Amino acid sequence: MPDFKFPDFPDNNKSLLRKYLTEDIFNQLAGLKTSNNFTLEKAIKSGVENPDSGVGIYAGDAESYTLFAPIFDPIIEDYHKFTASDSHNSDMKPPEAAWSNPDKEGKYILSTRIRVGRNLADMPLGPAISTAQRNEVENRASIALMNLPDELKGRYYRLSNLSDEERQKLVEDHFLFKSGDRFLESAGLNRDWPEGRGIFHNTDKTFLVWVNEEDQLRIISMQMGGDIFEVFSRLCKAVDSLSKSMSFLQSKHLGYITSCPTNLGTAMRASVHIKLPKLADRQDLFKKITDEHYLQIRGIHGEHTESAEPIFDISNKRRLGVTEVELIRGLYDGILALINKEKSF
Ligand code: ADP
Ligand code: DAR
Repeated sequence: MPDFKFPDFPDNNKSLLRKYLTEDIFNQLAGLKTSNNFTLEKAIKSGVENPDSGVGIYAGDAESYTLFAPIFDPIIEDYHKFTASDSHNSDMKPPEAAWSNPDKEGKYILSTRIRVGRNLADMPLGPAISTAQRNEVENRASIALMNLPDELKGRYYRLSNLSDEERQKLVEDHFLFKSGDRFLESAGLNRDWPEGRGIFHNTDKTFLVWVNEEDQLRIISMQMGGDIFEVFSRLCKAVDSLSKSMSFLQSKHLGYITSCPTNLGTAMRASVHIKLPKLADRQDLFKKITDEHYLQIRGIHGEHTESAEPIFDISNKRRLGVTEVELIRGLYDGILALINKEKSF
């Protein structure tokens, strides 16, 4: 094994890993490994190999966040504005009074999607999991997904049983994860691909679960239009149901624990695909509103994509230190502000 040396980060590496990994911290952590044999070298491999990483580090297990705290804590604090002594609260009980649709006329929002990441309490995270453990996760998930309330009932499809055409169609229709993500590849999250991976969906494809992609479960509620409240309510029902047969990895400090530190806490990303042709030409105003409401702009084909037309994926940027209900409320308010600005031109 070649010696593991302090990375020689190129100038174009702007990751939080590069910002906070000092030689002292490196020397303090380089020889350590967790009970799952996860090392600092494995944790930072993605950020070293992909200089365009925004963060650049992944955890292999819950233990990684304490054993390698000298590098994880400053990154978590910078990204989430959340200190090592803060604690996280979860709230997935939709308020009684339904919020109205921010786009009642249906002129702007094409679709709404809300997902949470979950990992099993008695398993390592994806970067450190063994082949047998990952297959056990798939087995437990496929059994749990057979016992859902009527609206959520559906079928699990192993990725290895899907033809390339079926898989590509699901990806193009925004239902399935892409394969071959280079950040995940470097982090060890694509090992044994496609073994142990798959997708569950109900008949209407309004409820889906990804198994063993970046997290062990990505629980997804989605539908056409802008009824954010209905999408959130369905997600809460699904998570509640799955929580009855699966125990998820979480802590008082970090909330739901995920392989990427950006997803800690709620592990929730709530997004709308929204047409904003006028704001597309006023990036200053567009960014001012998204910044004010802690919103992130992505392309409509997912992370690391750009939109070819003025349709954007707008979602909550925060994950940790705020509850799920607060994030949904924040998305609703931010989307309303964007629509009102779009109308004002
Ligand atoms: P994630 O949200 O799971 O972190 P991505 O941003 O890569 O990951 O999105 C995953 C998939 O979900 C992509 O195919 C993307 O097009 C789709 N998607 C995200 N938000 C929406 C939405 N509001 N409506 C329809 N599809 C969406
Ligand atoms: N490539 C990682 C991803 C950061 C957030 N996105 C996730 N977790 N899918 C980076 O450091 O940019």
